[in-house]
Amino acid sequence: MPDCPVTVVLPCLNEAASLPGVLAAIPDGYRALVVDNNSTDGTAEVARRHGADVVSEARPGYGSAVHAGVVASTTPLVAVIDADGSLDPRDLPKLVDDLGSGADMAIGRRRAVKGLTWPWHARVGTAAVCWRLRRKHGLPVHDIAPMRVARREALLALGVQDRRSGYPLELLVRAAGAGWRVVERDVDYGPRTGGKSKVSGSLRGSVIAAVDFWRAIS
Ligand SMILES: Nc1nc2c(ncn2[C@@H]2O[C@H](COP(=O)(O)OP(=O)(O)O)[C@@H](O)[C@H]2O)c(=O)[nH]1
Ligand SMILES: [Mg+2]
Repeated sequence: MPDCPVTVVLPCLNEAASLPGVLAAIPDGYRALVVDNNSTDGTAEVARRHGADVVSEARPGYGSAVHAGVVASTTPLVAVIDADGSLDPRDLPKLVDDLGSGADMAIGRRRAVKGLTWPWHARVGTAAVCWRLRRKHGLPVHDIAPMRVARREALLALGVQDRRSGYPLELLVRAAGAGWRVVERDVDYGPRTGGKSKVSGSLRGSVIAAVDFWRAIS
């Protein structure tokens, strides 16, 4: 795909069950790049079998996987989306269009579809963090950029350092500091389609994420 404009980076820790459905929904002409973070469930093989490119990142952490994927991308635009089936890659072209209309970064705001159980601690944490992002950093956001599209070179130039779950928040803070125009739009958010939650599905995961989040935005 020499003229492909968009790489879709999919950070993965044991997502073999949901990956096939996610990869099938990647828009035509986009290139899927799975970043496998020491999965033990055959994630890398499943990804290759379903047409994705795969890079391995040994250093654990969501941010570590995302950063490796952005570095390995070769297209002008880079999208990042979860690989658990909770977000729909078919929402990506709208975000890509926003970049064409002057945005420096387009991000999704999760809107629960019917039947989703969204833990209260995750909702409260997100709301608190976004309040701070609006008040202190002047960003017009209501979610923590779970899905996003930006220009690869500009993204790397921001120099995000966090390699765990604070990555998207540090990215938002740095984007605000650099004067980026950030556009947020609603995207569907459903239950994961297989596998286990690593973050907000447990109180423990949420507390660890909350510590990372607070470090990134305070
Ligand atoms: N590479 C990598 N991916 C991770 C890690 N933790 C979470 N992810 C991925 O990040 C995405 C979101 O994680 P998830 O478990 O769904 O978190 P939740 O939505 O809060 O339950 C999924 O695609 C995970 O596979 C990690 O340590 N390394
Ligand atoms: Mg999830």
